[in-house]
Amino acid sequence: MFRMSDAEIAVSVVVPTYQEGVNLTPLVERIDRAMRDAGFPYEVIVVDDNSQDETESVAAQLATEYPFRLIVRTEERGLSSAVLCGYAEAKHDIFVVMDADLQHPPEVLPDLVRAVSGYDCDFAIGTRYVKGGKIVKDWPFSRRIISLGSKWLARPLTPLSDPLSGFFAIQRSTWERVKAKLDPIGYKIALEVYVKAGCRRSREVTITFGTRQAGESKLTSAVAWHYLGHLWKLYWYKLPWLMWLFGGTALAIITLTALYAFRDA
Ligand SMILES: Nc1nc2c(ncn2[C@@H]2O[C@H](COP(=O)(O)OP(=O)(O)OP(=O)(O)O)[C@@H](O)[C@H]2O)c(=O)[nH]1
Ligand SMILES: [Mg+2]
Repeated sequence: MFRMSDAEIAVSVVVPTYQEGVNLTPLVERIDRAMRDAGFPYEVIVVDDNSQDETESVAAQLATEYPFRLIVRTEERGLSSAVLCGYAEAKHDIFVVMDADLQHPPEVLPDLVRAVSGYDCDFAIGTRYVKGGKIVKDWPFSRRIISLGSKWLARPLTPLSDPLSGFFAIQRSTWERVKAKLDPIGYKIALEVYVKAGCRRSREVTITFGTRQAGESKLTSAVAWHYLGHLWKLYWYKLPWLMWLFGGTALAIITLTALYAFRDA
């Protein structure tokens, strides 16, 4: 079975950011350590939506010390489209996406990369919901419930145990195959790629989902609405028959109820 040898592996790490300047240095230092220990050439591409913080000055410094690039977007916004912009700029053959706030441990990168480096795997994801996976104790209870509920809503689309994780890896060939079909809304770019690329041979790499190190969460109630809209589109994409079945059944129930209610009118 084809598998890249460690010597052939080279990785583009794409990080979408908004107001994460304070996290960039520790993030890049930890990525660099992990990649150098594994012996993988890499680049970090930060795609930032014109943050009004120290992002640009920190990035200028990082670019002198590490294989690091900052792309600043001024015309477009959003996590998922930022990831697609990073993919389009990537030089290497394995693409990893991760958050900037260090909730995704960079030390897991080599495992994620090795997992996706053979023909037996087309999608590798860092997951909190498997044996050994953890979420730090201070993640709010309400967020855990929302995360679990959201995960179950995606169940018919994927068997992944943590499809909403934003820490995942694909090969360039997967992106080339699917890029014309990608049309994500909201945050869940991993789910979009997985479903649209028709990935079947996935691997899950256990992570401890950490605490945001600094800065503020960008999560708002709009993200939840976007997620529901995204699911709606993905259900129509992957399971149109189910949507017709539900729609037809609902229509039949409404029609029968109306006929019954007005039978003597
Ligand atoms: N380019 C870009 N990046 C974004 C945008 N919104 C969020 N991000 C980045 O996407 C990553 C995830 O955002 P977070 O705010 O950490 O969301 P989260 O991890 O789901 O929520 P928390 O658990 O509260 O941290 C971070 O690196 C953010 O800076 C955006 O509109 N544009
Ligand atoms: Mg976060």
